Amino acid sequence: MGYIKDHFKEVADKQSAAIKKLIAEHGEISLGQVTIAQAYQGMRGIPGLITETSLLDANEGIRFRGYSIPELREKLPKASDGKEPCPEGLFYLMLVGEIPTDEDAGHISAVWARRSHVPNHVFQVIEAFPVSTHPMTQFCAAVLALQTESKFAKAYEAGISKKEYWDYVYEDSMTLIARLPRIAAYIYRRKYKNGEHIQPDGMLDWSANFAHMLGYDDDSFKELMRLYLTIHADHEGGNVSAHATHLVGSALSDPYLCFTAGMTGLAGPLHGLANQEVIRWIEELQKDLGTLTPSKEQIADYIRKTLSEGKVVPGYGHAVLRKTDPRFTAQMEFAKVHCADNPTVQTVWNVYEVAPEILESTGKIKNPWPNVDAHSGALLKHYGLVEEDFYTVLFGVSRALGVLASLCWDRALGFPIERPKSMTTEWINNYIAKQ
Ligand code: FAM
Repeated sequence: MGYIKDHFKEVADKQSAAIKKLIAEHGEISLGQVTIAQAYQGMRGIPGLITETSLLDANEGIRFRGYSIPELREKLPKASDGKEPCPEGLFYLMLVGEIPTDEDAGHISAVWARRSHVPNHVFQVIEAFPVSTHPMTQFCAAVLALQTESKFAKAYEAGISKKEYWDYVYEDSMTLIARLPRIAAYIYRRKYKNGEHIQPDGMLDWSANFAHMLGYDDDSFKELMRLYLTIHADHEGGNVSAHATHLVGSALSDPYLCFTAGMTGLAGPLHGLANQEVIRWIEELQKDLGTLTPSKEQIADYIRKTLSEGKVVPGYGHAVLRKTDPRFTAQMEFAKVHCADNPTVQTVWNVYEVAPEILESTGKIKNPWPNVDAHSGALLKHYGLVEEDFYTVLFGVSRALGVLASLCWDRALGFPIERPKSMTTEWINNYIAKQ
């Protein structure tokens, strides 16, 4: 493990010193005003968090340590048999801030493979749920059960210096990430494949081994997993799963507790559950119209019907983005190479052609363009992973990379407990009266 951890510490110490100086010299500079509307409306646009791993531009989309998704697809290390980036490399990039060598990414892959053994009681916790339980509920409970393994919690109880927090958080984060694919695959095989589990293959990279344990050994599915687990990893710090992980971490809860909080947030339909909702909406559309490839006119009518029923068109809109999500585009490019003839994929593309104009014409939807969830389900269905209830778990396995790399930074930078000020409406009214 040694050299990557040491390198992280070196980079973090430098950054920590730079931040101390920055606060001392420029700490009084205002980042902007907070309006009453923002306080009531989800704190949208309030700059109030520091997240080093990625930054979201409303028009360009996400950049991880300055690199866009097309750049990552080109520059990150690939598996020996693949063309897509390996998430191991992205984790290194988010953690250390530099594009890794093949050796660095391989090292992370080897550490995760070595630490992937899941203790038996975690499987017992999963088995205690009725099989019908939503996979995200089983996933959250399993992560929580894994908390018995937390080195941070044990060290804190024994009494450690603040300066050592990052070390244990780093160790816990690496172990947790290592174990997630096995847990997720176990839930999948239990729920949908009669509990016929597949043992890990330690020779494969993190994504390929996950694909293998899920039961999909097709090479291009492994490529899809590498891409999928890379592009879902991080979306700066204010989204529900990242913010929840960071917030809970600020109380010095260990990485298992923090990540569980992030995942219960990801399980909401306006966040990670949207990928499940999108494919259901598309399949209902296909069923209602009696064809897998409805015409653009038929799709347009169906979108208007969804809106008139007071429902959202899932996969469209975003709290920050104002253009097509580059994560959608990356999946579209993958589909063009691997499954352009798939009728559901074609329907996703036809929805993309007609939905933005209709959503825009409502005059209230701020972003009429597709987000990451608009495409992923059609790709997974193409490869036979048809159980859409499971899709958010895949998102969660990927999201661990970003939120846990960020948690390592939170502790390495010594961030304090988070405690923004709240107000009552009475307080707001009094404040207005005094203006
Ligand atoms: N379909 C219908 N109405 C929509 C809409 C959509 N796709 N997106 C936004 N609106 C509505 C929204 O409900 C709100 O209506 P009311 O004023 O009647 O409450 C209005 O347009 C203004 O909303 P906004 O400011 O444009 O969006 P928000 O920042 O409040 O919300 C989303 C952002 C993502 C929650 C919202 O666009 C949405 O519900 N989209 C569909 C669900 C989805 O795809 N979520 C996934 C987001 C994703 F990237 C992720 O987290 N994985």
